[in-house]
Amino acid sequence: MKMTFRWYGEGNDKVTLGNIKQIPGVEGIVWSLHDMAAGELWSEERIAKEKEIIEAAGFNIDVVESVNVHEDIKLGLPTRDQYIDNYKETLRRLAKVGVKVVCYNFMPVFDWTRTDLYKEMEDGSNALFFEKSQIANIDPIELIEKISTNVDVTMPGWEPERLARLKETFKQYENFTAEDLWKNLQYFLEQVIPVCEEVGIKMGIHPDDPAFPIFGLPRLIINKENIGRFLNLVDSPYNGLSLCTGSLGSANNDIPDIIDAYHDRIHFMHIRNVKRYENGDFIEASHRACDGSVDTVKVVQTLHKHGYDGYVRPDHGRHIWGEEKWARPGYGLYDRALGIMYILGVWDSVEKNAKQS
Ligand SMILES: [Mn+2]
Repeated sequence: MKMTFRWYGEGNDKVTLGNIKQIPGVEGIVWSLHDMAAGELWSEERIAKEKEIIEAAGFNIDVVESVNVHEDIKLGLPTRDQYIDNYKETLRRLAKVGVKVVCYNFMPVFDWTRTDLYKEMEDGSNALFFEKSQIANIDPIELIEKISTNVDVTMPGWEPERLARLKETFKQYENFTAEDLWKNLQYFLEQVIPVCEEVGIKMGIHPDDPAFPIFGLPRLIINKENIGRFLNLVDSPYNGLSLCTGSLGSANNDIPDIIDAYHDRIHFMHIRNVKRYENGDFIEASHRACDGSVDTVKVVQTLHKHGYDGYVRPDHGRHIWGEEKWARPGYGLYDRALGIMYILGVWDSVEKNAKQS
C-alpha cells in the first residue's frame, strides 16, 4: 500500500506541501491541473512545472485526480471525438513524466452532491452532510447556489463554467437513460484504454457519489454488480477502479466483499467513513470504524489479505480545531492526517501479525 495525500496546488490550497511532509508515511501527492476545463488538452509546460514543485518537496507524482471527462462524451454527442483525442494526448503527456494512475468519474452533471458543507457535529467539528429530504424538494441549481455561497474556493466538479451551464446541461439529459450512459462509457473506454496499455497508465474510475440516482440523473458505479459490468466493458487491467469507501458507503454496500471480488483491478483507494441514517441521510464521519457505517478496519485488513500494493489516500476529513475558517470543505489538514494514522495503524498491526504467524 502506497500512501498519498490530495493537494490542490500552489496558491489553490492553504495546506502546504511542508504540512503534508510532516504526516508520517505519505509518499505521493495526488494532483491535478485544477484550472483546466474538462476536455481541454493539458500543456506540457504546466505538467512539468507541477512535477517540479511536488518532487522538490520529496513526493512522487504517480497519481492524478482527476482528468475530467467532457460532458459531450457522457452525452455521446458527435463533438465527443475531439475531446477524446485531447484526453488521449493528455494521458500520453502524463505518462511521459511518470504518472502511473489517473482517476476520473463518469457522473452526469455533478461530480458529487451534498446538502451542507459545514454541518456541525456534537463535538463541535463539522463535516459534509447529505440530507435526503432536501434533495427531494429542491431544484438542483438552487441547491448548488445555496450551499456554495459561503465557500470562497472553486471545488472540483463545481467549476464556475460548469455551473454556468447547469440549466442547459440538465436539458440535454432529458430522456437520457442509464443504458445510454453505459453505451457512452463503453465508447470512451474502447478509445482510451488501448492508449493506456501502450503508455502504461492505469485508469481508475471513481464510484458515483452518492451511490444512488439523484435529480433523475442515471448513476452507474454504485454497487458490486455494476462495478462488475463496468470492468467487463473493456476487460483489461488498465481499465480499473479508484475504489472510494465513502461514496460506496453512502448506500448499503459490502465494501470488503467488493474488494475481495475485484482487488486485482483496484489501482487507487479512497478510504473514509460515512455514517448512514435510516432516513437515507449520511454524514462524513471520522475514519474510525466505530464512528460510521463502513468497517474501515475490515477494509484495510481485506486489502492486506490480497497483498494490495496500489495507492491509497484518506478521503474527506471533518473540519476540526477551527480549520473550517480556512480549509476547503472535506480537505482540511488535521482529520485527514488522523485518518492516515488510523489506516497505517491497522495496516501495520495486520502486517506484524502476518509476519509472526
Ligand atoms: Mn472519493
